[in-house]
Amino acid sequence: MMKPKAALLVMTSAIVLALTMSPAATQEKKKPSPSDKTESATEPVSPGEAQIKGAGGGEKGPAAPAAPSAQKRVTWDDIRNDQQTTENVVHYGLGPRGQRYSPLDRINAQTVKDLVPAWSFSFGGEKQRGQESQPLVHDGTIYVTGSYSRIWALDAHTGERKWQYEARLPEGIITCCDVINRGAALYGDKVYFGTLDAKLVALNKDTGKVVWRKEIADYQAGYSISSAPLVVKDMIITGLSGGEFGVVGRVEARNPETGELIWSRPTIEGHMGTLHGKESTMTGEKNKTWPGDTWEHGGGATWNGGTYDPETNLIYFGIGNPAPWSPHLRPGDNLYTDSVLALNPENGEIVWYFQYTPNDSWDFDGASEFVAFDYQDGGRTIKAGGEANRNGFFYVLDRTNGKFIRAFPFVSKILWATSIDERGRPVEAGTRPGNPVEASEGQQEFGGQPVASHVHAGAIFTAPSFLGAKNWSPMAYSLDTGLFYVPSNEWGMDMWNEPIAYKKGAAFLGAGFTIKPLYQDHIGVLRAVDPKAGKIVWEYKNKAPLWSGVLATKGGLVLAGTPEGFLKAFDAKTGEELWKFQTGSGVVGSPVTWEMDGEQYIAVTSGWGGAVPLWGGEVAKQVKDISQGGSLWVFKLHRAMASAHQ
Ligand SMILES: [Ca+2]
Ligand SMILES: [Ca+2]
Repeated sequence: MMKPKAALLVMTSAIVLALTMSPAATQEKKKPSPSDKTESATEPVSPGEAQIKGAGGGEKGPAAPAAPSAQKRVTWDDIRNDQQTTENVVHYGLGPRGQRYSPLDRINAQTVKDLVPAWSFSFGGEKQRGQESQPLVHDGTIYVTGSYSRIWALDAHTGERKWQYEARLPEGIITCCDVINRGAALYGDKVYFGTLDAKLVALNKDTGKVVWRKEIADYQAGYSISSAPLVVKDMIITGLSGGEFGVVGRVEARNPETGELIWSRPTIEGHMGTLHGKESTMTGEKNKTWPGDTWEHGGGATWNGGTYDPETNLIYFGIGNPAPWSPHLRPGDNLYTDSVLALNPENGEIVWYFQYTPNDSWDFDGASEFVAFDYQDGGRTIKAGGEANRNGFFYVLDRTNGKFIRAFPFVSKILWATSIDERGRPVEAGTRPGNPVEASEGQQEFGGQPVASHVHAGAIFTAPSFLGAKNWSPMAYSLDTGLFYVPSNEWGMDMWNEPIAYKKGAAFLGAGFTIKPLYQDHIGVLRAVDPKAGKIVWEYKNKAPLWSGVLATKGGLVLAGTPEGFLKAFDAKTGEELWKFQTGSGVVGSPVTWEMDGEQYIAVTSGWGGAVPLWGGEVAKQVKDISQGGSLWVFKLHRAMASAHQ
């Protein structure tokens, strides 16, 4: 009897993956423990079963504003104007454009030395792991998501819990990069977030009760949701994670009241979109850039969410890597992987696209946020968008039509390409891993080597590593300095290809790898990037990889977290470190700021985890002793100091 070759090949791949990851990482890839309370095979029977009321029981805290505002709705105007309205943070990115800039300046280069904690809230439980969330603040309440698909509503004045909701996750959820969640969305009287079993949940924002809950995709195929939903007009827009498992990415728009699907746009050529329950148009042209049936499991996950620019009325979604990682199994450009798609919010049609890394060989997802910004050039206003790509180049595009303007390196070593040409395509430097030749069934040696080692044939060393010059961590753009503040990392990798076949719910890579640091003293570098001059203005080096989001303020500050546990404030013009605070665990969340009762506040989550400990190879070993945690920290100026500064 012949053993199916596919199974053997998948097994080989899994072994290579396990051997390449740290022992801790191997352990983390196991199914969640059955002793974990929230891992229930069944869904809650009644909505709201998993909702836990806090001591406040959903009542307003004593310090809440006098107005009867518990039912205050979040409108599209609130979201569109989020950047200007400093009393709240109602959207991921501090507004749908995702600039992460606040016009608040009470906390500034002079006063930041007096920044002290106001309160801290522990996420509690046995579940800790990566806390990559960005809090939202509305009407005296903070909404913050945590690991394992949890969300809390907290009194913004006191940190007291108003309500808590934990999704009942099934056993066997499949995630590539930790059990993280990056944030929620507020709209109307609801708060929305995606779960690790690929559901979208709508809760009443004042009570935490479930209003609706929709299965977006099949978690057993490797789908999950980790990004914050995007609100555009009267729609909730979501993406999906799972590119390492051969899923096909989609961007979807839903009715906020019912969860009903309005439109769906698959990201891989050959797949059909939908509009109001009917087929709309095919994405691209079947088999144009994907031969044979390779498009069926082509990846292109939309795992990092999207941005929206009210000026162009376009949704911008970064698209993840092609699947499998081995490019020898999918010749062609593989549209629209590693691209940015500009979508029409009315029907989900692709208005334009730009591909960063055609026929990707290195897992260079194009999923980083595409951030709208304007600059002056010869008396003309250029409506641009900036993207700090995983492949090491910073791209500036015309955001109205996708036209390439410029690209330049934002890390010190890029080994896979020498430059980006005038059309925006990379000039490759010859660091593609070679094409492995399959050994046949029962073969003991291949090319004079034992079969177990033949998978390393054609191994290369290149940089950046597949975790990227920049990964998910969102950058900030300052309207004052005109600079982007990019959380970047300097690392390379050994990489080789190997045979692989698709199997539902299994890693679909066809590659082995080991990440290595490029420098002894640092991996992380926070960089101020001038998108017009194509230059680095300043840089701050950090020993561990940077994995937090960044915030820029009119106070001339840039805030970012470090895995070593600090939230740090830097001078936006010079990069000088002005302030730091030790939060007790690694900071991999995205800081926000707002104003309340005449005082400026800053909040950030703390809790080490994410992709680095799981996939970081030699770098994972360096950061293995960082303490886990799970908390929200809120800061303000010391009161005596605050009044002295007025
Ligand atoms: Ca606001
Ligand atoms: Ca990827």
